[in-house]
Amino acid sequence: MGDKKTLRIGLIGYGFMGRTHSNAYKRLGDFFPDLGTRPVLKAVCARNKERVQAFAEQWGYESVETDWRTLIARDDIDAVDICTPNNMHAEIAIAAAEAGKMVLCEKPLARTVAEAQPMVDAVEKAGVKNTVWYNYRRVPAVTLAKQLVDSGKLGKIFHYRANFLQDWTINPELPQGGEGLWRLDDSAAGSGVTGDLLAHCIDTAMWLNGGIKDVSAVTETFVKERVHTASGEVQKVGIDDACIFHCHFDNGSLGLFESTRYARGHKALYTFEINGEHASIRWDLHDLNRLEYFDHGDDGIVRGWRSIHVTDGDQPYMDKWWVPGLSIGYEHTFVHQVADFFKSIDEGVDCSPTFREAQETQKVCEAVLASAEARSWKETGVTW
Ligand code: SOE
Repeated sequence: MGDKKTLRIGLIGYGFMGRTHSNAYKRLGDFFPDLGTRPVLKAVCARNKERVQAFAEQWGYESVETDWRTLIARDDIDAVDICTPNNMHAEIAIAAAEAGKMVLCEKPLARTVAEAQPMVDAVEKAGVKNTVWYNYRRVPAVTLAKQLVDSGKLGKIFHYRANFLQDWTINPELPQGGEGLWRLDDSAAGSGVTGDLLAHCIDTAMWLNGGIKDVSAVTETFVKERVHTASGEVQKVGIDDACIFHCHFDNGSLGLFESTRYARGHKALYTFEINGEHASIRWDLHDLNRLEYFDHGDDGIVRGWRSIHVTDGDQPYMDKWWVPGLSIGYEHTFVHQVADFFKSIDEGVDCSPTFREAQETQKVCEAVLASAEARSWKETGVTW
């Protein structure tokens, strides 16, 4: 421990994501003891002094700030972790990069492609390490899916299908704006389910199956007006409550994606399935330790879907946790993301997805929204 380098973290924002990231930094040293660098929870920043102080005490941050510019100006901060609503990502990330800090940014990178571009430029110009928290890539079963696809076991891919279903915004009395509910306010979020949920599906999809070439989408806003927390007045809702799109991947396969916050009974049902020439795989966030795998090469009499419990030491990340057969959960995906970030520091390489890679996801999201608006196919411009 003594001769490890340190990375002094400045966290901005203390909501749901502030907690997942803080937990990840705290668990890192215990479960990834071989890393050459360890995190120091130096400061957490949010506008409300009392509440940020309470957060700092609860999670073990050494100090607090109430102005993110002050946090960035501190010379005892090495990396800035952005957990604010989406509309603040760009300004903070650019300022942090210009100050020479590493930047870890919650997803989606920004509200639009145009907003994200100067963020990509800023981190690249400053030469600072950067990453975006698309945590589902780091579910061991999803990483195993990547290994299976890359090994060629599936053969030529024909279909990629993904869903992300929730039901938490059905109540029309729910306001837009404010804590957690900024996701319903397009000026803060940029979009609805497309940027919040489909962005996860798109990131995983392009990581597993390559670039998405073009898209055709339909969106719907079921609740057209909601009280805005800031003004106290009823205002038009600008987000997409639901979005369905289909697409062509560069490898010739077809994609079908659906996301909604109006699927009663579903809280966070993220699923994907890939159908290849020789084999198929499917995964479900509600049973995240399992990867389902069908191999047509199996003997006919036993051929069928197998359910792989991804908890063995030779499966991704699992040698770091308990003993074979024992499950891990949602929070571990963030620990894995931090571990990969710190490993990339040790090795002097990029930590994927970088801002540049996350910008490609942004391009697909934007093409999806533009397609729905225009009721026509759109090229994404992705160069994955
Ligand atoms: C929205 O409810 C949300 O919290 C997203 O913002 C997260 O990115 C997703 O992982 C779970 O759902």
